[in-house]
Amino acid sequence: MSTRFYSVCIALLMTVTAQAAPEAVQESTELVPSGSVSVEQPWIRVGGEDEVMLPAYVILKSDANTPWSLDKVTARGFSMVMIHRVVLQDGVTRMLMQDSLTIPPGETIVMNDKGYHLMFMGPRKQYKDGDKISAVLYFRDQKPLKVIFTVSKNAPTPEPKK
Ligand SMILES: [Cu+2]
Repeated sequence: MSTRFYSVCIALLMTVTAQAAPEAVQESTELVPSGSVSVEQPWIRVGGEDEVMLPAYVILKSDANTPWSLDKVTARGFSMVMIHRVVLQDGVTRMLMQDSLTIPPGETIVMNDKGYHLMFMGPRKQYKDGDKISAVLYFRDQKPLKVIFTVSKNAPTPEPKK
C-alpha cells in the first residue's frame, strides 16, 4: 500500500475521533429542569350528528422551570388529532394547524374555541354526552401522558377564563 493511502486513512481516523469528542462541559450554572405540566378539565364538544371532527379543550398548567412543548396527540377511534389555533386573517377567523404548542415556564394555557384547541378528526363512531375518550399527549422529551376526555355538549361550569 502506498504512503499516500495511509495518510488518507489517518486523516479519516482523525476526523472520526474529532467528531466523537465529548461536547463542551456544561456550565455549573445551567438550569436543572424540574416541575411539570398538568392537565385539567379535559373535555370534547359534541354537537349534531355525523360530525367529521370534534374540538377538544384542556387547561395546561405549568409549574416547570423550562418550556414544555406539546408535539403530538393521539386517540384511538379517530383518524388523527390536530393542534389548532384560531387566528384572525383579513377579517376572517381561521383555524390553523400547529406543529406544536409551547407552554412557557410557570404559565397556564386555557384552550378554547378562540385560541388553541385540539381537533379530533374522523371519529369512527357517534359520541354522546358523558362518553369518555382516551387520548395520549406527547410532550417533547417527556413521558407520554394519558388523558381521559369527557364528551359534552356544553363547556364545564364554571367556564374556564382565558
Ligand atoms: Cu379547530
